[in-house]
Amino acid sequence: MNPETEVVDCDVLILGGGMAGCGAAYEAGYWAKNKGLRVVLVEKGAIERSGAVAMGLSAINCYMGMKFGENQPEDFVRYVRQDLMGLSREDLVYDIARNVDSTVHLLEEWGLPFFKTPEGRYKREGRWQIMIHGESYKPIVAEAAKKAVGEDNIYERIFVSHLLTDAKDPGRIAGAVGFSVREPKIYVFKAKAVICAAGGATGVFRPHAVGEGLGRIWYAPWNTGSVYKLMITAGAEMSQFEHRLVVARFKDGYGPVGMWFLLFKSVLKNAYGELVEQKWAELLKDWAPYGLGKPIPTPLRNHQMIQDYLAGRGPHYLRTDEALQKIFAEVQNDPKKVREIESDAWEDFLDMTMSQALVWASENIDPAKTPSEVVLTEPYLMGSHASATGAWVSGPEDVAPKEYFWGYNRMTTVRGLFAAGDGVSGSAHKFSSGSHVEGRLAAKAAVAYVHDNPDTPNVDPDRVQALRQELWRPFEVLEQSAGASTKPDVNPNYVLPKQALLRLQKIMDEYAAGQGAYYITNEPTLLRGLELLGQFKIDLQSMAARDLHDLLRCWEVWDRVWCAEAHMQHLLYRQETRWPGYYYRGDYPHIDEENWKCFVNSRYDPATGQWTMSKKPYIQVVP
Ligand code: SFD
Ligand code: AMP
Repeated sequence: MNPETEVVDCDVLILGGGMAGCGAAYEAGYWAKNKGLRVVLVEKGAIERSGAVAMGLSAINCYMGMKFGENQPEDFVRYVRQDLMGLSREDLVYDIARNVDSTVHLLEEWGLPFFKTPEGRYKREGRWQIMIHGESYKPIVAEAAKKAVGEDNIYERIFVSHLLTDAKDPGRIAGAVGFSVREPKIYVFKAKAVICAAGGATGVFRPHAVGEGLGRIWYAPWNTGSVYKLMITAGAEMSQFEHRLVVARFKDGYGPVGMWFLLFKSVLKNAYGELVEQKWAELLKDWAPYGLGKPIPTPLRNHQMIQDYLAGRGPHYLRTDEALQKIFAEVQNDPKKVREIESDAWEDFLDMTMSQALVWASENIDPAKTPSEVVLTEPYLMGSHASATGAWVSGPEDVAPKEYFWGYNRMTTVRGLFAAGDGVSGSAHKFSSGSHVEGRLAAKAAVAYVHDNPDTPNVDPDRVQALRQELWRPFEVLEQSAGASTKPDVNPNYVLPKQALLRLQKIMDEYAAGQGAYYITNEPTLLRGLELLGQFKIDLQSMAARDLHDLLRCWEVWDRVWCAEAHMQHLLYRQETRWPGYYYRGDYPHIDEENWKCFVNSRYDPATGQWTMSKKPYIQVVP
């Protein structure tokens, strides 16, 4: 296949049409219209059903409710600080909090159905979470994005693989390169500003479900860490890349637990009927001051569960049966009300994680009568849930301390390159609504940047030609090696992308504190893991593709490999265990406020291939 090339010129380029990307399109469309600028969005799938919200969601987990006097942005910053064991970019978190309600109100205006109280307020699941009938959440968000920039400016089914920096100034962005997943075609996008919003990273670690269940994980399997790989390889500084997410989920279906804990007040018990939180309460003192605060941080809840498991008290069960029976009793077992409660319980999954409803149905589980097993997931790298992996970005000018501000909100350390959603570090708990609003904030700043820097960047044609060859290399490898074996999936001269993926997941599980290693690692283990990863990268030069689908998978493997390397470099650098339950450094098993209450940043230098690690100060913004 000899690919044709299409060149697309624009002013603002948005990579990824998920929550942050659609938010960016909505906002950029508005500001760009007056200035006569062209905004283009590129997406690997179809934005109507792409990204983490493709299947829908049953809650919006970030809403202040300021107009009802429910919460103030400062309250949210304190909550995030506590859950993240002290380390957050409070300027970024505050910025999300003060703006997020406006996005939620827009969602309602666009037609998203919300659960309401008899007084007409959004029904709360928890202090920050509100309930939605969210099966069609993504089509609603996508429609607004399309209207804002025009359908002709949405390029779908194109996998963006590399960023382009200015030929004369590598510290400045110039565009991106990608390929169609439907036809042999390479795209070169030239832009003055780029917003990177291509989602978090799944599949870096070996999941619980392997073999026939491979791909059944909690976070979106099609989010392969592009957002990080694109920015890392362009030389942008990354932060908190050691801070992965591990969450409790219903076993095998990966159904989220938030609604069950917060709304239905279910509790987690071990197989012997002991309350895990109560039994291991003493452990929290070792993680003061955060262990003594409320709510118990997510990693510490995990830590209690891991200790109970290691004490041989599993399996663990969420007592959905006890919780629902109690609620039924409160409504005097009124059949109509019982039916409504049951229907909310099932809708929680039917809107968001159908597989969980299927597991219940196939295992004869009626949550009102039978408790359900809960386990901790494999680690994910993402910046929007109870985790903060991503790029180191400038904060908003009115709030950010000078150490966190370099001109444009959400701009990375590469000029003209902005990030949003899972791509931004240090501002956890933004979830779907916060990611959308962060896309909007980044877009407004990107338009301002283009206004201030109107000259067109230089794209190096030699670099584009080299990328063309690199992108298509897996086809060449296949062609050169065909005939060396009788079965195409076993060949001494190449590795297929699925085989490569499994090998990566094995390395990460065993050496980088995966679930199979009970989330434990140490310096010698990480050094060995990096050595194996180095050898693996050499073998990856022989990755082969049989068709365009394989080609996509090959480049997704590269995304994950870059994430894996950055993650291990960060795990190695931070000599402490700050987030037990996410991971443990066996050689530094304690929290160390004196030396490590700081951010860990990294920069990969594309010119030399070297990583540089550094500490960045934590600055408290909200008292
Ligand atoms: O409870 C390329 N999330 C929840 N958020 C909530 O507000 N409420 C919930 O109930 C949530 N739950 C939940 C959630 C996610 C999932 C999967 C489940 C349950 C089962 C989290 C949010 O969804 C999440 O925070 C945001 O979506 C993050 O936004 P963003 O924009 O950073 O990521 P995205 O929406 O996945 O979009 C990324 C887009 O990029 C595309 N893409 N395009 C081109 N080239 C490439 N190389 C690309 N790589 C990726 C993707 O296709 C996608 O469109 S609960 O469990 O937490
Ligand atoms: P989840 O369904 O686990 O993704 O969680 C949805 C929301 O509920 C997130 O804001 C979580 O931080 C929060 N959450 C989940 N479980 C608990 C818990 N046991 N205590 C406090 N907050 C929780």
